[in-house]
Amino acid sequence: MKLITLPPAFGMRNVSPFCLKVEMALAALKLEHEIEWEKDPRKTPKGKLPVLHDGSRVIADSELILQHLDDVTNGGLYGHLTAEQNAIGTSATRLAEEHLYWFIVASRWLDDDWWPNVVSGFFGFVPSLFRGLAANGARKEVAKTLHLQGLGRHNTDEQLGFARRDLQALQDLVGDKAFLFGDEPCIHDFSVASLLAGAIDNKPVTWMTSMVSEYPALIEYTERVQSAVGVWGRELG
Ligand SMILES: N[C@@H](CCC(=O)N[C@@H](CS)C(=O)NCC(=O)O)C(=O)O
Repeated sequence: MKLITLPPAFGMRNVSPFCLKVEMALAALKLEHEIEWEKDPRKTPKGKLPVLHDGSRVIADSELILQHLDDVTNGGLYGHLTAEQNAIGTSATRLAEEHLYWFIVASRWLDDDWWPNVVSGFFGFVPSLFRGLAANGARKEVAKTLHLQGLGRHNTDEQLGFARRDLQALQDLVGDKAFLFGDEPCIHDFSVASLLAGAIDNKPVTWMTSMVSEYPALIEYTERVQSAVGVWGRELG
């Protein structure tokens, strides 16, 4: 199998939570794979990463990839969990990936002070003459997407409130457990922890990094999941 991911950026070996989640799943299932970097997601079937090549099959989208991995391992990802655990896990994943994720995006793309990091980290491959143009065009698209999604219509204080409630919900869900369900991390832990890893470890820190630092139990949980599966989002020094 070959997993196509974004190249390293911002001190992250794997800067995309969706790509990191799949990497964790492949490692947990002990499926041999190689990783290839694609700098320009527009070149992929759905204009986003990750993409998995499994023989002649090309699967775009992390959730579809996970479904495929579950199928080829006879339920290796979801099969050992109860219906209720999968329901709670899917809900937490949606919270992380479809809501909290957008604050990570906003904290990188829409913060004027942080913006130069995005230009060098994501657009370094564009010839310098066109780099500013390409980056600013993409930034406008991100702002438009956040507006359509809805979160972009709120002021900063309101956005901080939404993000805090997401983080509190995840921290309360983990509670004093090692992982969401039992003594071993499962696919839903990979989804939540890979998302948090991007907020915790990107360098330099964003306003999201500062906010997550108010939730030390979540930081410990994220570290525990990465350590248990042996796959970290950040560059290991
Ligand atoms: N629902 C998709 C989301 C993937 C996604 O948003 N990937 C980002 C990187 S973290 C991407 O490729 N963005 C490029 C773009 O939106 O142009 C999945 O689960 O695979």
